[in-house]
Formats: sequence, C-alpha cells, structure tokens
Amino acid sequence: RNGQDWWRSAVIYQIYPRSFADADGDGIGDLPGIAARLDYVQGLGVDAIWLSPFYVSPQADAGYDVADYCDVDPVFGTLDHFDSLLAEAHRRGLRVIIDLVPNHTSSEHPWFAAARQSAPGSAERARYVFRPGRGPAGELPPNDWISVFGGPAWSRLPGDAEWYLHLFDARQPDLDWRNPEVVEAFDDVLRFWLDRGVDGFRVDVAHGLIKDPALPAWDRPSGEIVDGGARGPMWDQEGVHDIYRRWRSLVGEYGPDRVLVAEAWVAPASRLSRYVRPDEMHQAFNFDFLTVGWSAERVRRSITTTLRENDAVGAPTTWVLSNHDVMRAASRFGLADAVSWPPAAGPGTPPPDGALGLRRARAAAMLMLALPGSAYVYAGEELGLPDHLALPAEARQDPTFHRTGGVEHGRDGCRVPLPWAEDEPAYGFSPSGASWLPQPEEYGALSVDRQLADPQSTVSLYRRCAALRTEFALGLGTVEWQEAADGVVAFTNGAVRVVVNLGDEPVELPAAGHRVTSIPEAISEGRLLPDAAVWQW
Ligand code: TEU
Repeated sequence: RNGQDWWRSAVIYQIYPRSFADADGDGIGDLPGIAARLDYVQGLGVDAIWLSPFYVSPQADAGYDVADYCDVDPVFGTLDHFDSLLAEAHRRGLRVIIDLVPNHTSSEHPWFAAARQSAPGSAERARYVFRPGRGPAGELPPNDWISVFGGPAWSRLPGDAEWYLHLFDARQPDLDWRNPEVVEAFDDVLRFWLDRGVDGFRVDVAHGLIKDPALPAWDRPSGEIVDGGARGPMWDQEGVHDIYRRWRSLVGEYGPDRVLVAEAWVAPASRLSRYVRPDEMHQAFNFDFLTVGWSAERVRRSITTTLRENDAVGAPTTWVLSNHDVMRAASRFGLADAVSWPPAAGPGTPPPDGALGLRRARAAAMLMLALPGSAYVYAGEELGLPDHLALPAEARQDPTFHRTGGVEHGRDGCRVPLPWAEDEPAYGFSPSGASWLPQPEEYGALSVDRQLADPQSTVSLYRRCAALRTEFALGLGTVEWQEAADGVVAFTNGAVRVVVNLGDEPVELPAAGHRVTSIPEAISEGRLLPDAAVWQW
C-alpha cells in the first residue's frame, strides 16, 4: 500500500466534516470527531480519505466559500486538530486528500474586503472579475451568464458602479486566474498543506477557473443543464491546463505520492481526459458513470469509453457513485426512471422506491468496486443511507434551494449527519444529541453499530468487497466483457467474474466455487434476480 502510484487503484472515502461525527456537541461534525472514528474508516478497507473543506468560512456554501485557505474554521477545530488527524490517519496507513477551492473565495476573504473598498480599476479588484454593467446607468449585468445555483452570475455591491462575477453564490466571488498574483498566492496555499504532509488535493470546479476573456454572451440553449455538460464560455477553457501543469510540477517536488484530483463536469470523456494528461492532474472524477442511471447499455458504454480515454493518456479511471452534491444512490436508483440527472430534483418529483433503490445501490457498489482504477465512496453510502427527502424548508441550508426559490430541493438531503449508534441521541452523531440537519427516523436501523453486527448489512458487503478487491488486485486489473443477455452487465477482472442484472428478468449464472452477492437472496435456482449483482471466482 505504500508503493508508488498508490492512487491508481485506491478506494477513497469522502468525509464531509459537517456531517461525519461531532466531538464537541455543537451539532456540527468536526476534525476531532473524524479522528475518533478512524478505526471504523480503516475497518472499511479503504486506502485514503478525502476531506471536504474545513477551512475558515462563513459557511454560505457549507465551506466551499473560503475566507482563509491556511487555517481551520473554529467550527471544525484547529490546525493542531488537523495535524493530529493527519498523523492518526497516516499511522493507520490512510492517505489524506484535502479539498482546494480555487475558483472563488468567500466574499469575506480579506481580498474581497479590500476589493469592496477599492476603486474600479484597482489592483484589489483585479484579483476578481469586476465589470461595468450594461444599460444607460449600468443597471444591467455585464452579460447573460447565470449562476450554477440559479439566478444571474453577477451581483453588485451596494452603491457600486461595477458588477462582480460569481458562477456560484453571490457570496462566492470568482477569482481572475489570469492575474499572476492569484496564481502565486495559490502556490503558497498548496505548499502550506503539502508541507504539513497532506497526500493531495481534490480541486473544486477544476473546469471553471479560466473564463473566455471577452466574456461573450452565453446564449445557453433553453433547458440545457447548467454545468452537467460544461459547455459555455466559462467552462473547460484551454487556459485551465496551464494551471494544472504548474501544480503538477509543484506537487511533484514533494515526491511521486502526492496527487491532484480534478472535479470537472466536462463531457465527453475524451475532453475530460485532457485534465489527466501525464503532466497535469493524476485523476479526474468520472461523472459520466454517476449520471448513467440504471441501464446496462449505458453502464457498459460508460465503462468502455472512460477506460479507453484514460488508457490513452495513461491515467487511471475513477468511479463515482455519489458525493455531497447529488442524491444518495439508495434514493436515486429508486426514482421512477432511475436516471440520476438532475441530481437533486424539486418537490414535484415523485418519491423514490426506497427498497428498490437500496437493492440497486448495493449492486452498483459491487459493480464499482470490481472495476480497475480508483473508486470514490461518499461517507454513508457504505450504510446504504437514503436521502432525507422530507427535510422541512426551514431546515434547508443549501444555496441551491434558496436561489431557485425551492424549485430545486437542493443538496441538504445527502448531507444529513451519519447515524453511528441506534440507541443514542442523534444516533450517536453528537454527544449532546444535536444535529445541524434533522436525521430521518429510518437512519436508526441503518446505524453503524447495528450494521457492523450484521453480516448481511450494507456495510458488511462493502467491507467484504473492499477486502476482496485488495486480495484480487481488482483495482489494477482489466475488464474483459462477457457475452450477456439484454439488461445484463457481465465481465471478468482477473479471477473474478462480475454479473450485474439491470434488467427485468432473472439470468442464468455459470457455476462457480465462491461467490458474494449484493443481497442474500440474489440467486434463486441458479439464476441472478433483477437489480442484483454477484462476484464469482
Ligand atoms: O461543485 C461544482 C459543481 O459544478 C456543482 O455545481 C455540481 O455540478 C452540482 O452541485 C451538481 O449538482 C463543487 C462542490 O462540489 C460543491 O459542493 C460546491 O457548491 C461548488 O463546487 C462550489 O464550490
């Protein structure tokens, strides 16, 4: 596990600090809470953790609005807490990747405070994208760009002549990455954390840092997904690659084991693979896999294409089934069409079939963990948690919900604090019983203590598969497709045959010595039931 290129086959566990475990009782998870649960994480058999932002932040976007890149928000702890979490993780053989949010700062970052007080044309404003408005009195935004979170991508400070760009919330002003001062400041941020010993960075909105300098009209075809395919003059511009080449060489100074992971909503796969050319990032999230839904044909195509495009540049493929931005798999796969986009539909969407969703989520996890490359598991997925779909509006905090006036129900449902102990207040999330979002009652029966004691539970399945994945070196293997009925995905990876039934009919299985199934009753009379998966060897 400590060899070079550990990341090529790693299982990486995403921890959302607010929601993982609370040590100090304020109802918000923190770094000491994570440190106290590392035995559990290690027991899952994962290779690394990725921590979502814990930096100083007013929390307008749950920490993706950073006011100080080189310190810990008091809500999460201190730098000392970070250092001891890192040391404890490393002692257990777990690597630690942290989030880097370079596209925008918080509006409370000292740079923005300075820009606010400075005149148009000043060096303080040149770190951001300030422009005069259109219309006789500049009362219209500079162009038609809209924010990923809804509404215009431009706001004006009270009484100000200029507008500033924000691809996300108005409290997340975009930086101007053509400004060398910005570039150099981030070199220091990377070094600050690399010097402390982190194993890498997950780069937020990696496709957005450079905008077409002319800021041309977007002319977005109506109905087009805002950032899913990432077309438009603010996404996937050529200049971003210069930044990643620079970072690759900076990170390389610290040895071959430190990695960069791109969060880039870029399609098609051939375009995304440009982020993982040998002198750029090590990995990019494969959101195609996340958005194909429950269709054997689309799943096969996604696997084939992404493996091919990543092989072409020598990068490992990644597999992502969930994260803190999308509906949890156990709910998503239970939606009527099981299509996972849009990821967080609004109140009008018919509720998912929870039992079906969980069955499919377990099968999908077995599919993902059987594939070569690197797999990302969002904390709570290993418990088969559903989204909290019934959160009351007043509890919801995600700007997506508020900026769309509730048209999108936002991402709070997948961010509800984890249940650790069925019989404790807040299901063991916090010693005080507090929880920043209310937990649904069904989380009790899904709590960690109960699942660890049950060999048939979802967490037991994850642990078993992660161990077998290591034993059979599946992460470094190759996919050989097998002849299969309609609706069925079947392949071998080394000694292991993998069959996933995404169709409506049971399918015949060849006999084999050993097997793991996604649910205990997956196989009946030698046939694999719909919505089930098996590994045989
Ligand atoms: O998300 C980037 C992004 O493009 C998201 O808008 C994503 O497409 C969407 O959430 C899918 O529903 C990153 C972070 O993961 C997200 O939590 C932040 O809100 C966002 O950047 C801004 O920093």
